[in-house]
Amino acid sequence: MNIDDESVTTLEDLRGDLAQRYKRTASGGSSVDSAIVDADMAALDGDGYVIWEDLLTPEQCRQIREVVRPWLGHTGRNSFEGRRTQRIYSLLSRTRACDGIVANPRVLAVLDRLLMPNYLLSALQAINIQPGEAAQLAHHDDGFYPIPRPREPLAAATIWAIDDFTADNGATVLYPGSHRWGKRRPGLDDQALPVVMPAGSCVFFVGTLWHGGGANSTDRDRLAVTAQYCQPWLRPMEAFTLSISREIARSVSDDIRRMLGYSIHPPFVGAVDGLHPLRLLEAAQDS
Ligand SMILES: O=C(O)CCC(=O)C(=O)O
Repeated sequence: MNIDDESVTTLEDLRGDLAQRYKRTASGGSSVDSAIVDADMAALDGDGYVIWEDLLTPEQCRQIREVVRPWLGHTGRNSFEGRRTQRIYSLLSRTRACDGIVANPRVLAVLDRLLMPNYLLSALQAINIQPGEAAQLAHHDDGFYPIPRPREPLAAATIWAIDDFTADNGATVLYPGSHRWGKRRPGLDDQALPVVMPAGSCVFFVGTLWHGGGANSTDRDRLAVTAQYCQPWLRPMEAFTLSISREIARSVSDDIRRMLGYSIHPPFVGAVDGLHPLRLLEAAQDS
């Protein structure tokens, strides 16, 4: 630890970056103009969500569709996963095609302000809503952490349109402003807003915002990729340090490696045998 014993009187004194060999790396979000991030944060504060268009090119959407298609097999095991919805979990262990989504600078810039340093990737899934799917149960993504509302978000989500999102093909339905609600759930009088956006767009929302997948009454699939993030002191939904091989962990960007769990929430959370987890990726270690 890079601190002398006399100056430690509370755990708060151990809050900084104490690692000696593995200093915290800069976030890719720092490349985004702070005025742009200010505007995104104002939208998130007011409405709980923000929509960005044209973050992926048509070619990138085509590639993701192509990579994902062969894995689209069984549909969901319950109505929450969706009986007519196909999900592919742990995308990071299968392909590099979504790395640009996970560590998109616009997303990271907002996360850098919303969450604590060394926030984690909590999930990365492809979600393909098929024709005939019913609307998903409304929920908020940090609802499985048993901490009562109202409160600050513990997590945040992105949903990337790989196909166009329309009002009737299963576009995510949001309840604007619901991130501020206390205990109540959405009711019939609340505005339910389908996120209509062209392929290549992304909707970012805070973990306290009520939402759900929409009903698909068309004859075409709706493919999306969702990347979700959480505070560095929470357990992520997907255990990436177990599902991602060390070989892959070595090959991804610093941002992704940090978000997979090769990082510390000071002073100790995430340590391996009392040391920084990045030591596991040193060449001499087993894979
Ligand atoms: O697919 C969507 O549009 C939303 C899915 C969702 O919110 C979820 O499965 O948690």
